[in-house]
Amino acid sequence: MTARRTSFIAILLLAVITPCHAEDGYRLWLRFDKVGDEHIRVAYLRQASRATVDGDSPVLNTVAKELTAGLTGLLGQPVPLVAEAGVAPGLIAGVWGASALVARYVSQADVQGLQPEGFLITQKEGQLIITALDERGVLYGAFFLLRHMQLLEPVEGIHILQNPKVKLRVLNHWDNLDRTVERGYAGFSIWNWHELPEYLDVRYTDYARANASIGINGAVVTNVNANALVFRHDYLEKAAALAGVFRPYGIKLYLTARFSAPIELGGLDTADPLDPRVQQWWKKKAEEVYRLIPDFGGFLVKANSEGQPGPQDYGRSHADGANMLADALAPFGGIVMWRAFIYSHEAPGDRAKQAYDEFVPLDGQFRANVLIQAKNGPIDFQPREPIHPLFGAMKKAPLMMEFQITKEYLGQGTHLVGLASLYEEVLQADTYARGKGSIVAKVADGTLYGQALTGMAGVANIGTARNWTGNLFGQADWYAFGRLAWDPYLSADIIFREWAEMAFTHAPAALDAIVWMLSGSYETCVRYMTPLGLHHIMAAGHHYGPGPWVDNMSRADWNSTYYHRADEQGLGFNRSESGSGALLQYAPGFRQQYADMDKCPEQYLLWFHHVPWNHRMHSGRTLWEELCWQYHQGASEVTALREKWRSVKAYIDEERYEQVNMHLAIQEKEARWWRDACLAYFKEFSRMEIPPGLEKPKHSLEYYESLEFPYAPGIRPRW
Ligand code: GCW
Repeated sequence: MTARRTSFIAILLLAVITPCHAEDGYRLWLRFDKVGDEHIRVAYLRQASRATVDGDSPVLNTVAKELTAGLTGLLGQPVPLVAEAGVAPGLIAGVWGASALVARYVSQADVQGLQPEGFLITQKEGQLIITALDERGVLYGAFFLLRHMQLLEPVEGIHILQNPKVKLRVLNHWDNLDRTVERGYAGFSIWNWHELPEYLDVRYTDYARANASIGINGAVVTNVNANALVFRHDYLEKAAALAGVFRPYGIKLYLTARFSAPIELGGLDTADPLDPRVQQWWKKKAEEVYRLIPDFGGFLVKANSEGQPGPQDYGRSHADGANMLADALAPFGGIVMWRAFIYSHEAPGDRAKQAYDEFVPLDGQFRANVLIQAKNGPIDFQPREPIHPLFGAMKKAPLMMEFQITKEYLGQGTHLVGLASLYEEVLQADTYARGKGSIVAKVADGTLYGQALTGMAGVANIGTARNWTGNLFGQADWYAFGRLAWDPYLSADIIFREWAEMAFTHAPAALDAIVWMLSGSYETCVRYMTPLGLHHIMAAGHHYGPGPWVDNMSRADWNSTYYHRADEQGLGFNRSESGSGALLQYAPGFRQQYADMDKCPEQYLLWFHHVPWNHRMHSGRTLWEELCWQYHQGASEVTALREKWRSVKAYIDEERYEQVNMHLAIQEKEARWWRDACLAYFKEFSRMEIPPGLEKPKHSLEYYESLEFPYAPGIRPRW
């Protein structure tokens, strides 16, 4: 063992042994406290009281560091890193094919099913082996084993082989260079560009390890509403410093490319993708980037959307734009993630249709290193949307899922909403593109059309908040995104349980209560915000709180009234054949289920239909009564959430208990606000009373309309 490594371990042990102060959430799901069950701890000790990591590289050194620290914590005694392996039972980690030590125990046949970044954990001749075809795989195997032990699973006889089902598992940070975060509710950006490249905040490392622990292998560190400045040489040096911190954790750095950068930075008079000078500028820029960051991932681009520049400014297509950037990156192995979140600046038809209309005709024209990144639904990260019609419709270009982890439209920083349920609902939804069973997860993992390049992106929810996510339960969403990007077929409940157990407690009663809270909370939020398929009725601009009355925005499709279409007859947006026809963009098997107002699943009823107020719902209630019932039910479920949390008080440290408790109080108040404001507003159209037995809105509609929150967080600092 090198002297450096020995002193490193000594420091590490000190850190572990030093009593830690009260929990504040900083440690996320990586707490590694001593296993309380003595029986299990002793079983782990037998197998993992010493570890050998065969090989010396930045990633393998991370493996050594994480394994020894994690095991030392879990086993409650120092777990040394030893050079000599095989003499006693221990843990051995190394790359298959590069490690002679691993080859002593693991044969070619054992690693048969492994793919890049996958891992094998197995027990051979008394040794516990973690191996993989590459270093990242070993890293993921190490974190898997640590999770396995955090969940108190047996290691005796362990044999687990896993491969990631999606290749690019990427966080998208909507972080600006001035450290504000668009739609961020957890403080400011953790990237301190001003002090980079010299000052490397310890958070950068902790961020990277948290990501690596759940299999995330990429980070786009800048906002899609992009700033060309990031391509200035000094900023690239800053980015390179971040990439240097990420690298030992197997994470690639990506940047957002502002399409007009050749004008703003390069002094050209055009950014036309077919202009050779523009192409040359990007080629040179790519060379410069790769000189500084040899493993740079590539670009994420928002073009011709919400005022961002793009190829259409020059009469060129999205394919022209994406391909030009793809050509600049291709020699270095870089990729382009080109966003499909676009809608026309001219007076629009149904905004829900525009991405499909724009991109489907371009399918087949994109370079092999381009992915199209589409949000889960056709509008914009609403509490509930049907799946985006592009899923299953793009047959050639790989379609990359974009989920929002930050909760722009789901209660922002204050509401507890377990997003794994939303992600699961989307990934399990059937596109019917190739008949029944063509679920979105198969688009995500490329199996629907046999695409090799696959990806999943999540808009990050973290910031400088001490507990990373502001709302402590937001950690569960970050965790869920990583787990589902690794395996889009995982169930939400399994993810909730894993997280709750690692973040809080093994006590079954408390665990059940926390999982119960998480798994019901998504439906609860939909009920008190946008039940029955309502959408985009949040206040304008910051999107904080209800605003169904918003009708004065500069664009029709920024107004709530555009989406809910309430009138004296009824409520909802007719997107069926007799309306905007958006439903026709889906495959026939999908379409059929939603076409008929009487048969349409009610969670999407008002998304696809304009429904009369006295329409009879499945419950037997009229639409109006059902709407009132849903809003009331949602609000009362938040009260139940609060009560449930009180029931776990004895199991949770005081600081985190109180954090959650205070946020739940806000959520309860806000759920009632949503209920009352929306019902006070829609009542004006239904002209019906709140049904007997349900509370009437506390204030007048004018009161709700008059509320203003000029400093609500997360708003765009500038356009
Ligand atoms: O609708 C929106 C958000 C914007 C965001 C945009 C997008 C980054 O309100 O803040 O901009 O989606 O996804 O590009």
